[in-house]
Amino acid sequence: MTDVAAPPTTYQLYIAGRWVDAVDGRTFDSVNPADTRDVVGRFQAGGPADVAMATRAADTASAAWRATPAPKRGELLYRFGALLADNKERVARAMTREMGKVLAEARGDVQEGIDIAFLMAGEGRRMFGDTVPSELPDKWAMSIRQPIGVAGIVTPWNFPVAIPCWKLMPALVAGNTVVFKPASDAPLCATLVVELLEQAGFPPGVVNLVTGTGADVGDAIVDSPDIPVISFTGSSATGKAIAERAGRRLKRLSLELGGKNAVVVLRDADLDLAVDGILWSAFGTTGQRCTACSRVVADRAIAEELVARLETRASRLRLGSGLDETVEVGPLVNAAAVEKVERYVEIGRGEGELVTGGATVRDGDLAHGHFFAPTIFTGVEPMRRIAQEEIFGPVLSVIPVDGYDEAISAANGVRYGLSASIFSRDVNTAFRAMRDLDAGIVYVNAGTTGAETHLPFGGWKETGNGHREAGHAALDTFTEWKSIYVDYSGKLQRAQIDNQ
Ligand code: UN1
Repeated sequence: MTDVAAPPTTYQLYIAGRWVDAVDGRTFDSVNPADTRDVVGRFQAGGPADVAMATRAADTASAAWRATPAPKRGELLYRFGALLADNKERVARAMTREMGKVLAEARGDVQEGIDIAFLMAGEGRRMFGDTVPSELPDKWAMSIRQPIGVAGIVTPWNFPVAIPCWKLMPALVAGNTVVFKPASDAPLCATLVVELLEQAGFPPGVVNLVTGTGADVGDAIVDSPDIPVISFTGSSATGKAIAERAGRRLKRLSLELGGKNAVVVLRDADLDLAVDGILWSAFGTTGQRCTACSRVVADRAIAEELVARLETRASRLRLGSGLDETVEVGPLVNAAAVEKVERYVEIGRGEGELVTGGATVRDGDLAHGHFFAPTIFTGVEPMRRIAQEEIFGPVLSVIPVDGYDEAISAANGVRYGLSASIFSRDVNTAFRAMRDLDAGIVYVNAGTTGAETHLPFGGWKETGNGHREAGHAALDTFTEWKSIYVDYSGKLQRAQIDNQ
């Protein structure tokens, strides 16, 4: 165990290329959710004055950064990606200690950051616009992307390296400067990312880090007249509040919010494969992914057998500190998360049959952590609260249905639409489901998690507001389009009139 008596390291804000304390000198601690006696670090509780300084720094750096050729900006992203790769193990271990996900998944999280850094570095030499024929002779028509200005980046704790990188990399390669506010449950991961950005050689003011609460730092970013674009990942409630405030200023806003992702298992499915996919996507990251599977929509013909197999496997999953490589399920992130899961399990007891789990785990070494047993309810009707509301924990509802049509309508019958999956051996059924599932990401014969960085990531309905992260779609959030016409005919040519 870590020496509990040692004072925690104090970390600072990063503004205009300097590490500084928050103006009013307040701090907060980040603690290990697997053992809350272990303080991971002490961080600055920033506020509006710090955001104002960071915004000024970003604004000042903007002119030179947008004038830097995009391939040169891309080279810095490459350098950052390489540094992150060199530091993968160190950053992954810090992540597990800070927010609890097991080490293998923490390494995957860092890898996702490396992947998007390299992908977006390449955008420095692409960043395609269109060059198209004009309807008039001797006239040139094309479109280019240009940076928007200062981007406000507000990120969650559950992918504390990957998600910041999903936002930072496209923002930066496109020529924006950044004010970055990470979640208060994962400020160390954010600090490590920013340290590596500094080492990579991003000029002072291009990236600024302000830690602190949503009320103190997040709101100041959202309300700042000098931050015209915001990218946020988090809860739907916070996303809606941000949308209202940002809407008043007509800001560009990309939201990636909740999910209630379903795995559909039809009667012709490979059940062993389905069980593997469901367990991984329901209980991996302790269910704390936007993409986590929280509903299994199972054909009644195989539902009982499926639930029996899930129960056997789920009840054997090994809980503990993610730093122990034999552990399969880490803790929930904090006490509030445990309370929320407990509340939903209580609701679930009146809505379905508890198959396994359903309680916190405090045995032995786990006594000081936020552990909750992988939990399965079955016999849940599709409109019940545990089948409708995002729990963000290791709680799975099995919803029995009769046949394909009922399965699709249950899968689609929620207000979210991030990811969805179907297990079937019939290629025709699989193609129908690819068409019929209302979700931004669809998997066939795999669980609901595991999106790769070179395809668009995001959801339909209340999962977002129509924007996408990752893939080249990510550039849409952080660029303005400019359409350019060059008339080299030497005379007045009127579009829509002179060519009729
Ligand atoms: C998230 O939970 O917000 O597809 C991101 C996945 C990961 C990203 C999840 N690549 O599960």
